[in-house]
Amino acid sequence: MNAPAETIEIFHGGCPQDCPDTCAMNYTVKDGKLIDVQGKPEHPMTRGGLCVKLKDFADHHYNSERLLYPLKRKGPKGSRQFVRITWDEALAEIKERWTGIIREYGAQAIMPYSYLGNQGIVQGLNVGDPFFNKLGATVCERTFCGSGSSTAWLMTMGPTGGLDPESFVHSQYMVIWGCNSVSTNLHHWHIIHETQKKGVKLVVIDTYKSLTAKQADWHIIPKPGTDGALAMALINTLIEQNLLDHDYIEKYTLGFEELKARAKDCTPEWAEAITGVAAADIRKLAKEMYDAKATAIRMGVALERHHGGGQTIRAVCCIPALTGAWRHVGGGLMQMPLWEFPLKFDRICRPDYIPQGTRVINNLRLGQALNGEMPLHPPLKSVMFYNANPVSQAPESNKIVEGLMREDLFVVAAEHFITDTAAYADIILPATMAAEMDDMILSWGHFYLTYNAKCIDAPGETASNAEIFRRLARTFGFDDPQFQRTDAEMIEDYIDWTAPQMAGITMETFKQDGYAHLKVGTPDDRCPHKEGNFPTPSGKVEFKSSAAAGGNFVATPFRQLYDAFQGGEPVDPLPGYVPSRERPETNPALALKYPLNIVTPKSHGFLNSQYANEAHKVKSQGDQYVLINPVDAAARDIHPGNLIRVFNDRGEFHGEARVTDDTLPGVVVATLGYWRSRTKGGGAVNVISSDQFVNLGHAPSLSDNLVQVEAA
Ligand SMILES: Nc1nc2c(c(=O)[nH]1)N[C@H]1C(S)=C(S)[C@@H](COP(=O)(O)OP(=O)(O)OC[C@H]3O[C@@H](n4cnc5c(=O)[nH]c(N)nc54)[C@H](O)[C@@H]3O)O[C@H]1N2
Ligand SMILES: Nc1nc2c(c(=O)[nH]1)N[C@H]1C(S)=C(S)[C@@H](COP(=O)(O)OP(=O)(O)OC[C@H]3O[C@@H](n4cnc5c(=O)[nH]c(N)nc54)[C@H](O)[C@@H]3O)O[C@H]1N2
Ligand code: SF4
Ligand SMILES: [Mo]
Repeated sequence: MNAPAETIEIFHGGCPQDCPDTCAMNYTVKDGKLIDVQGKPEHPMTRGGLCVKLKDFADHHYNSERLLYPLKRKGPKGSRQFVRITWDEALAEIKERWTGIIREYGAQAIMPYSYLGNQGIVQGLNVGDPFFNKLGATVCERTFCGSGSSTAWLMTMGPTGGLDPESFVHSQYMVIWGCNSVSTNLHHWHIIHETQKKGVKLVVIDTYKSLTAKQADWHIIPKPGTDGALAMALINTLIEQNLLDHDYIEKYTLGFEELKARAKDCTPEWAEAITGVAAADIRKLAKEMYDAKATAIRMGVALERHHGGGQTIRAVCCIPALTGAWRHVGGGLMQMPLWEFPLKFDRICRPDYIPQGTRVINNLRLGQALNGEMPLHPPLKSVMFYNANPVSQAPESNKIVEGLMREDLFVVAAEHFITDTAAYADIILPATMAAEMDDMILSWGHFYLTYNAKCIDAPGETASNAEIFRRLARTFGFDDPQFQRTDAEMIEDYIDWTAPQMAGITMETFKQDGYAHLKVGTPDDRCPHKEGNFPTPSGKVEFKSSAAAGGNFVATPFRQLYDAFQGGEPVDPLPGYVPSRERPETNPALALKYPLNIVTPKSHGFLNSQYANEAHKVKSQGDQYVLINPVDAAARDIHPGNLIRVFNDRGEFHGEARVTDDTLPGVVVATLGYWRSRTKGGGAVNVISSDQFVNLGHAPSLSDNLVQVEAA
C-alpha cells in the first residue's frame, strides 16, 4: 500500500502568556495541523512540562468558539449578536468612524486599551503604540501589574534584574512573599521545592493558606495589606539585634542612619498589633534570615496591591542589603528580571510619535473614563481593545460595562473569542494564536529570551496583532518604515543585539535552539551586587531614595511612558508602613457595613481570564468559590456549598462558600478570571474592587477592598 508519507515537523515555540515562566515549547505539526505542544525537555526551567492551563494548547487553537472572521455588531450593545463582514468592510468602517470622531472631537477622543494577553515583543501590549501615537490618540497608561513593585524597586536598587531564579539552588533560606508560586510560577516552584527537599527552609508569607503556603516549612499569615509593618519590624529587629553586615552597609548603601531612625519605633510588638504576626516570630524570622547568609526573597505582585504596597516593597528591598545577602550566590531578591532584557522600547512603542501635550488615561480608570464620571474634554468616543479583557480584569467593572453600553461609543476589539469585553464591540477583528505568528517572548520571571516560530497557517481570516496594525496604518495612510516590516523583521529590529547581554546570541542561535540565556552571569555564579554596583544614581542601595525627590514617578516595566512621569506629589524619601485604605482598623465606618477584607488572587486553572471560557478548564478549576473562615460563616449562617453574595457599594458577585481555616476570620478569598457572562449571578471579582491607585507607581488596590458576604 502506498499511503502518502506523513509529514511531521517540530518548531520552536515560546509561551505567549502573561506568566513569569515563559516556557520554551515544541510545536508538533502534522500535515499543516498543530497536533501537540510540549515543553522543551532540555530547557533548564521548562524541563519538558507545561502547566494545566497550556496542557492542551494545540486544541485551544482549534476551539470551535474561536473568532475566524471580522464581525460587525447587529443587535443592541452587549447582546453578542454579530454578522460576518470582510476585512475591507471592517477597515472602511473603522476609517469612517475614527475620521468622523477626529474631525469633530480631535484624535484624543480615541483611546487604545491593551495589556498582556500576549507577551511577545512584537505581538504584545505595545503592538498598537506606534499606530495610536501617530494617530494622536489618548495615551493609555498601563499599570495593571508590576508598576508599583517596579517603582519601589527602582527607587531603592535601580533597574537591576536581581537574583536569578535558578540560583535558588544555592540559597540557604528562602522566603516567598505574596506569591503563589505553585499556581503562578510553577517552573520556579520546582527549583524552590528541590532546594527545600535538600533541607533548606522555605518560608511563605501569605494572607491565606495558598497552595504554596501549604508546602511551606513555615507559613506566616499577616492580615492583608499589613506587610509594610512586618517588613519595618524586620528592619527594626535586624538593627536592634545587630544582625547586620556593617561592611556592606558602609560601602554599598545610602541612608542607613535615616533608615535606623525611621525603623526605631517599628518594634515587633508594634507590628504584632497591626499584622497579627507574633512578635517572637518576627524576631525569629529576622534572625534566621541573617544567620543563613544566602537568603533569597521572591516577591510576588500581590505585595503592591494595597495602599502602602510601594512603601512595603521598598522596605523589603532594604533587607538583603542590611544582612549582606547580596554577597552570596543564591542570596538577594527576585522580582523583575525583565530589567536585564536589552529591548529597544523606543522602537517598539515610538513615544516620539506622541504629540506634545497628549493626555494620559490610566487603564485602571477605564470605567470612570467611559461612564462620564471623569471630566474629559474631549470625551472618549472610541476605544480599541487588544490583548486585554478589562470587563473581567479591571476594577469597578460595573462602571466599565455601563460605559461600554453607550450608544455613541464606537468600540473595536481584536480578539480570539467574544470575551465579556468584546461582547460590547461594534467591530471585532480576529487575531491569530501563538503557533500562527512569529514572535520573541520576553520574561519577567527568568533570564531567557524565547523564540516563537510561526508554524501553521492562520485560520480563517485571522491576522497577527502586528498585521492588524499594519492594515490600520495603511488604511490611515501612515507609510513610515515602522509600519512596513514583517513580524519577523520586527523581532530583529526590537532587540539590541550589540548589548553585552546578547554577546554571542544571534537570530541564528534562536532558530537553532529556540531560546537563549542572557549573558548576565550563570545561575551558578551570578552575584550581581556582591560589590554594590546598583544602577541607582549613587550606585548603592538607596534606603533613602534620591529618586524620591523627583516626585511620584511610575516605572512601567513595559515602558511607553517610563520617563514621562517624573513629577507630581513628592514621595517619602524612606520606606515605611502605610496603612491600607480599606481595613477595619483604618476605615471603621466602612467596616461597619463591609467588615471583611477580600483577596482576589489568580486562579490555578486560568491565566487571568483566558481559558475560563473552556468548559473543561472551568470544571477542573471549579466554579467561582469563596473561601470563608468558619467563624465568619457561622455568624452569617453560611454552610459549605451555599451560594453566597459578596458585595459592597461597587457591586456584587456570587460564589460557592468553602468554609475553611485556610483563611483567617475577617478575610475572604475569591480567585480571578471567571467570565461574568458565565457565572451564577452574573458578576465576577472585579465588580467589588476599587479603581484607586496605591501610593506608588499607580498600582491597583486589588487587595485593599472591604466587602460583606451573605447567603444568596
Ligand atoms: N495559574 C495562573 N498563573 C498566573 C496567572 C493566572 O491568572 N493564573 N497570572 C499571571 C500574572 S499576570 C501574574 S501578575 C502573576 C501573579 O502571581 P502572584 O505574584 O503569585 O500573584 P497573586 O496570585 O495575585 O497573589 C499571590 C499571593 O499573594 C497573596 N496576597 C494577596 N494580598 C496579600 C497581602 O496583602 N500580603 C501578602 N503577604 N500576601 C497577599 C494571595 O493570597 C496569593 O496567594 O501570575 C501569573 N501566573
Ligand atoms: N481582582 C483582580 N484583578 C486583577 C488581578 C488580580 O490579581 N485580582 N490581576 C491583574 C493582573 S496582574 C493583570 S496582568 C491583569 C491582566 O489583564 P488582561 O491582560 O486584560 O488579562 P487577560 O484575561 O489575559 O486578557 C487578555 C485578553 O487578550 C486576548 N488575547 C490573547 N492573545 C492575544 C493576541 O495575540 N491578540 C489579541 N488581539 N488578543 C489576544 C485574550 O483572549 C484575552 O481576552 O489583570 C489584573 N486584574
Ligand atoms: S502559562 Fe506559564 S507555566 Fe503555563 S506554559 Fe505558559 S509560561 Fe509555562
Ligand atoms: Mo499580572
